[in-house]
Amino acid sequence: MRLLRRLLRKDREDGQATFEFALLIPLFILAVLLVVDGGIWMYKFVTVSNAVRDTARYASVNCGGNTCDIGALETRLEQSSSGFVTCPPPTAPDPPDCQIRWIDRGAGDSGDVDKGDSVIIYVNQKHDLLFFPVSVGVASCAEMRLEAANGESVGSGGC
Ligand SMILES: [Ca+2]
Repeated sequence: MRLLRRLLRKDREDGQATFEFALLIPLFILAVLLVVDGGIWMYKFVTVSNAVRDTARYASVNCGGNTCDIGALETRLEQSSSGFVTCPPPTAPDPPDCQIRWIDRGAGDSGDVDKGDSVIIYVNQKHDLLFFPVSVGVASCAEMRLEAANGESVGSGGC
């Protein structure tokens, strides 16, 4: 009799553990999916930010003599972002995924893209999460001054 009572109590404790496990496992799975989705979003954000800075730096060093066109910079941005950024926009009414433009900061020059002007690289994209029906933004912007006119050295040495 005593043995039967002990066995019944053990069954009840096992049932309680199973119930608690069944209660917690969805929360655990949800937390894991959130971490995976957040990691993918973070990877994309860091990659796009680095691509934006890389393209702005490239333009800063190489485009001071009005030698670059926007299309070449867009191609560089797409390639250095591992395909996360697409330029030009796929559909006209949507805001463009990326914008590359010059700001003429020269006083008295002819408005050309030259030394002292700025290049602005701006990317704003939506990222659809894998496991949740939500889109989050991936935005990055970089502005750099054009360092040198065409053929002018921007310095040597360094790293
Ligand atoms: Ca200028």
